[in-house]
Amino acid sequence: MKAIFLADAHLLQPEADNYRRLLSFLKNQRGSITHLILLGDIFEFWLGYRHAVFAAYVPLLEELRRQRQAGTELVFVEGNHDFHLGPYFSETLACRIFPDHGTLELDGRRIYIAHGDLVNKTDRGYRLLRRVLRSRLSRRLLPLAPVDWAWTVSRWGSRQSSSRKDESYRLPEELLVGFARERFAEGHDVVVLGHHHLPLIKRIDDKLLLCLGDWIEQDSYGLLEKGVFSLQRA
Ligand SMILES: [Mn+2]
Repeated sequence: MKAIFLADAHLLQPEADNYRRLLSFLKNQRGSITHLILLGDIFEFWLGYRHAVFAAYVPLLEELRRQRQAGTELVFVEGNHDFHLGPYFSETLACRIFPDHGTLELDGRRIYIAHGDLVNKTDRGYRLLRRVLRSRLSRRLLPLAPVDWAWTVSRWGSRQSSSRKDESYRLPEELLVGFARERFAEGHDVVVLGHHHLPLIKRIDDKLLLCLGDWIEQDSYGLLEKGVFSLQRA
């Protein structure tokens, strides 16, 4: 059993350095991992159409298909940049999708997985926006947008938010630890989160909190191998 957890690659163009690094990393791992667990914001923007995918993501989707063919189980927890994953993931890639969070049982451990955008409970505006965008109505309506139009609008939206230098996703460690303690109280042994772009591995009593960092500057990922969790850099 060898599971890899990764998040926050924010992939955009196949020519970009981090896109290439992620592809070659996955290629090197192909065939040797039992589980590839993606914790959201792998894509800078995704919307799940039935018969179309964004051209920029074909190289990654093809790699995921090969991983699947090699016998790797694919799991995806949706992020704040990539939700409504849709039929390409659920059917073509036979990927297990968790829209909000999930619990995995691996190596006798109960592992809580989430993107991490709901850790900060005081962020009411974001929570409301999230609820609207992820509603059943939005899931029906958003994929009616023409593919090129959706891509262009998303690029414009990204530029707006990056020009605000929004780092509100970086949370103090106490908040992450508090969130993890709540999940431990529910019976989980391990909590794995992305979103904060902050690599962190922290033992709390006999439990474990793992924050994955990102695949933009840090190329960090979580590894569960032979029953041991670790944080690695590619
Ligand atoms: Mn995020």
